[in-house]
Amino acid sequence: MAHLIPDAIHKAQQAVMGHKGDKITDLQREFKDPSPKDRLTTDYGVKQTTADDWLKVVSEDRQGPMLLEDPFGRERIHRFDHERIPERVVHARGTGAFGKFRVFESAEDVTCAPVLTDTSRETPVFVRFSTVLGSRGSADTVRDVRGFAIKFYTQEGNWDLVGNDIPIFFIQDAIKFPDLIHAAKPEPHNEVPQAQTAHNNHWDFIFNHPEATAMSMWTMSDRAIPRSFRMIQGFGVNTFTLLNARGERSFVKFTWTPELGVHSLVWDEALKLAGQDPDFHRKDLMEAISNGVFPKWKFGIQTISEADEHKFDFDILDATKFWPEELVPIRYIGELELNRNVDEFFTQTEQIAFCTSHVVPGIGFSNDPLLQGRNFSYHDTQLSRLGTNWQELPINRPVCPVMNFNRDGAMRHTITRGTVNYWPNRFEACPPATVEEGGYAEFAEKIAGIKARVRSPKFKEHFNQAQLFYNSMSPVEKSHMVNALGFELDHCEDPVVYSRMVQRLADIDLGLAQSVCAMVGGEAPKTSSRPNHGLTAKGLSQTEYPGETPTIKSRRIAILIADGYDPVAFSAAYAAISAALAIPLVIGPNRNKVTAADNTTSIQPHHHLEGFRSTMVDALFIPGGAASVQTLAKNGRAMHWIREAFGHLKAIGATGEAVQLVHGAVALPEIAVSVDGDVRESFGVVTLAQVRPGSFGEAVQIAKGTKGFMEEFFYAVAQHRNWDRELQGLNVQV
Ligand code: HDE
Repeated sequence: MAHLIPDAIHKAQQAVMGHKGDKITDLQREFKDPSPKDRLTTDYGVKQTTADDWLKVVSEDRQGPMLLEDPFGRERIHRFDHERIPERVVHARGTGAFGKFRVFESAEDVTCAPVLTDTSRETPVFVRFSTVLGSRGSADTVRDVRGFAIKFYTQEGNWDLVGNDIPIFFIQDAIKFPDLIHAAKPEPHNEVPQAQTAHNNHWDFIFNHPEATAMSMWTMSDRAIPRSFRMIQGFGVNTFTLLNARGERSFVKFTWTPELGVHSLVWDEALKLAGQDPDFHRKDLMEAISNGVFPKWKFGIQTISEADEHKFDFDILDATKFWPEELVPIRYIGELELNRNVDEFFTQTEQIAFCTSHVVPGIGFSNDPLLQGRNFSYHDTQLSRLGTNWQELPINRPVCPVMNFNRDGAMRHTITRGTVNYWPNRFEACPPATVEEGGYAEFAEKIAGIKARVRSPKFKEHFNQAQLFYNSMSPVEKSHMVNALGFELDHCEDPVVYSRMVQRLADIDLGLAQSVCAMVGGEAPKTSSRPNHGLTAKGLSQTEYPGETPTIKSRRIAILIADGYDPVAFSAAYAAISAALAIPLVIGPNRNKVTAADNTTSIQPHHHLEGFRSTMVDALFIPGGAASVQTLAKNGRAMHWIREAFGHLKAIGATGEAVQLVHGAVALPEIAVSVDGDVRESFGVVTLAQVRPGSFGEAVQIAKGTKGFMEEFFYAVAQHRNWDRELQGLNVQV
């Protein structure tokens, strides 16, 4: 399961995890920890003498019929038969964790919500990450949008910010949502394909909805195949409002930016992982939290005053548009940290239920037509998923008092005493609050208009931001988009679908359309109906989010060894990787002990070459040792590990005899490989032919150009991937 950072560090980190927010204390009321002292009982509390045999009629030599009268047997089967609840209609596949949120700068100029103004306050949160299209059992690494939903358990009530890792959406009006999801989910006649948009119906829908063009650019970018939930941005997407103590309202968009940077898998890796480790992202999050390497995000707001609402050439209430940072800068005011794994998946991650309509005083809605539809949909869906009293479930209930005259319904838990259940009542029990007491006050918005099924004129432009996004990508990112579109449209067998989409791409960029057309067929567009405006914007390319400081924290580094490995290089690397809070994973030909060249040291590998794959790690280190290297050289899977890691642009480190092994396996210029005691780095491959005392380095500081081998190697790992390898076309041996 989770790979833990070795002992001492791990224990120290466990101490940090002792932190308990109010919500955890609240949940502990419900915790049960089965122990040897407990005895097995029925749900109605009677102790059972066996859990293995149904009550039967038996005679000395014969097995007789089972008796339906057995309440114990019936209870087990009844409970089992009803274990499943309906999965979420979208975002069914997800994983969650607890954490805390704090603002380091008060936003009191724009809001009176204490969760955004009180810098001394720590608000407990639960975050659920998800994919959108796949069912509960689908794979984590599919190409899809990622959900990033946060429940803030504030002192003023729950605030649910239900966002995605992409700042815009496919459609403008909520009424289109069922069509969008029907078209993107598996097709109705055969329920194929699972968890992907590579099929006729999805692209047919996209073509028929020019408003979906911009979002499709994002989903065809690397953003849709993240390396980790810990390395995605989060966006509230919809336009909300903030209300300050003076009664002034502003429009707001919410953003999360990860401390570790925004990073993706490469497509070939994502495809393979879907089969090799379908729970890759789920395990990655749990592993980091168990190791005490808590994921963190900066929280930012973009605000527009009411007076400026109409100063933009797009409508700020249109969810298919983001607000470019050049026009509306992001103000980072807070930090989110996830620091506790769930205790039980079903009762917490599965039963958590979000509602965009749940906001606290100081935060409100706008007339964004997508948001207003969402405000209806989420409560409605929780009713069918969890039932009327879903807000009483431990994970959903607020940490502040709840008192009202909503009563009864299936599975009601709260027992409210007293003789009245209405307001006003003769005892004046439970009156509404005043605003001064913290009551929620709606902004007194002036509304005038006619009733009509229309969208405002500014909602009609759909291509400017699609171009802006494409233009802002780096050359590598652009080529990934071409390949992604090439893959998706290749899975559309209907020529109407792929040829129309290729024509649509010409509305974004003629070169893009022609490159995709060269892959998928159809008539190559010769002209563009709308020339590319050539503009770019800040904050769209992932390369702009490398992470706050170079770090290898929580990165998995495989160490490939066989009998006869160099114990000095091995131990030094293992210790340095652990000290940097990364995870060393020893991979051997099998899981039996591997003995070092000195014949005295040995180690049991964590995994073997066939059980684990290079796709599951971030980087590779291979120590020397003649016998070890010879064994690896003869092992086809070991060679595949090296070539695949190289093809997936991962950092590779090699010392001693392993330098030639790596050099033989991958295409590197001759000159770039170490042949002496000097460290060489070439396209993210770091080599040291002769290990001498001191040449290994301490790896305390992760920076380029330092002398030690580990420093250089760690810097290469911290870069996430070596894009130059791809630009030079060296990465073909996948
Ligand atoms: Fe959702 N969405 N959505 N959505 N959504 C749901 O609620 C819906 C939209 C998002 O981890 C459902 O509890 C409508 C945008 C996330 O539990 C449902 C519309 C964004 C999650 C629903 C949208 C999202 C959901 C299904 C268009 C990004 C998972 C289960 C008007 C800001 C939450 C559930 C979790 C879940 C409806 C559009 C994000 C059916 C009608 C835009 C992260 O209520």
